[in-house]
Amino acid sequence: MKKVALITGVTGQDGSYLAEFLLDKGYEVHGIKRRASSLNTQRIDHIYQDSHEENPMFFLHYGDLTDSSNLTRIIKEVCPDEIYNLGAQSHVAVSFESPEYTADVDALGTLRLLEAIRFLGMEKTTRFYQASTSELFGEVQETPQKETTPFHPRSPYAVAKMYAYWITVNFRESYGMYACNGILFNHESPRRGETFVTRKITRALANISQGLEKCLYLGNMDALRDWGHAKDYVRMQWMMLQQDAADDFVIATGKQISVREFVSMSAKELGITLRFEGQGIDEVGIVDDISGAFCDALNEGDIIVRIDPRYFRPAEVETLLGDPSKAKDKLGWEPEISVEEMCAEMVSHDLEKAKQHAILKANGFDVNVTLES
Ligand code: NDP
Ligand code: GDR
Repeated sequence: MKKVALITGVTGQDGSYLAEFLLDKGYEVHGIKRRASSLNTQRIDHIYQDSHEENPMFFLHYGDLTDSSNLTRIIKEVCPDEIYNLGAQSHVAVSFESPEYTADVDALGTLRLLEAIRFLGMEKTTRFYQASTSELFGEVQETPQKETTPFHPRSPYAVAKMYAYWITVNFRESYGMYACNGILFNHESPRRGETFVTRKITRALANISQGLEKCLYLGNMDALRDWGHAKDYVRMQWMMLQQDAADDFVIATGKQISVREFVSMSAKELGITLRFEGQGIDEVGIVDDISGAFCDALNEGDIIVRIDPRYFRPAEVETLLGDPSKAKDKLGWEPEISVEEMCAEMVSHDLEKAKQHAILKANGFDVNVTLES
């Protein structure tokens, strides 16, 4: 019998990869998307199926994690075997600007889903995956971080996700629900939102190489992260729901690099060697050498990276490094894509876009490539 999955956050990075993955496995996939004034389905347009097609396997429902009655109705209609709660206000810096909304969506939204499952009497038949995060570790208490490392969240986002983590554990313990947390470290891809740091970097450097922008402005370049590829991580989300008993797992690569190193890695992909000079807010990234075929707009000595204190956070998470041993031992999961391969894929994707924009611009079309974070 075919399985039915419901994904919140289906229009996001992970939601789109997970939907693809589950469709490939023969699932009937339902996704919840928010009503927006413009289209927000770019990441899933390629798998969209018109409901008039024969045997459609992919369905979209309007909904919002702040709306209990809507969530309850969708779950009742869809009757999912598995629910993946990926929907969230997922930007850490933005959570300092909108803390109450972040708590409503990320913390209470999770409770609303769990309560809907219970209210509908589906707690023994529907499995639940919660998108937990390495941000829970925040001010890290031990390195590397594993499932038993104490939490110390450092942002309204992380505090909201901490509630979501514990309410998921609580429903497992209280009602015997198959509910589990994937404590995922940062994962990226060409589909990563443009204001997260990796994508901001690959996009800006690609644009700079084409003369579409002059400089990349960043915040804390010393921050260290354990970056993996979203494709590897959604595979693990599914694996976590296929076990005999629900459990929580850290998903990470076990390697970390700094934001600065990611900038250098991306520049290298474009054939640019960068030299960093100065300290603190005066640090700059200078073009030291150019070998790339697509960097006509650049000269040696150009400053193409600067610090803008606007991107510093009220409380920063300086370092995160995960220990995925439990996932490896118990589930046989290992990441297949390295940070270098991921960076190359992102740069190549953004360079292609930048080249298209440059051609449009050269032919008199107005192209807006402004970056905000
Ligand atoms: P994205 O920001 O790319 O996607 C978030 C999704 O949530 C989007 O589909 C968005 O819709 C949707 N959403 C936002 N607000 C609401 C709401 N009020 N109601 C319903 N849906 C909403 O995130 P990712 O795909 O990168 O991450 C997926 C999940 O994993 C998130 O919960 C995130 O916090 C968590 N996570 C991510 C990590 C990462 O490194 N990527 C690491 C650890 C955890 P729209 O498209 O309309 O904006
Ligand atoms: P993060 O990802 O906060 O780890 O949350 P992000 O890419 O936003 O930041 C990573 C690190 O880079 C530093 N940084 C900047 N960040 C942004 N966005 N823009 C900048 O200009 C910039 N300059 C430096 C940040 O300060 C930070 O230290 C992501 C999200 O996907 C969460 O939803 C998820 O839970 C965690 O990863 C794990």
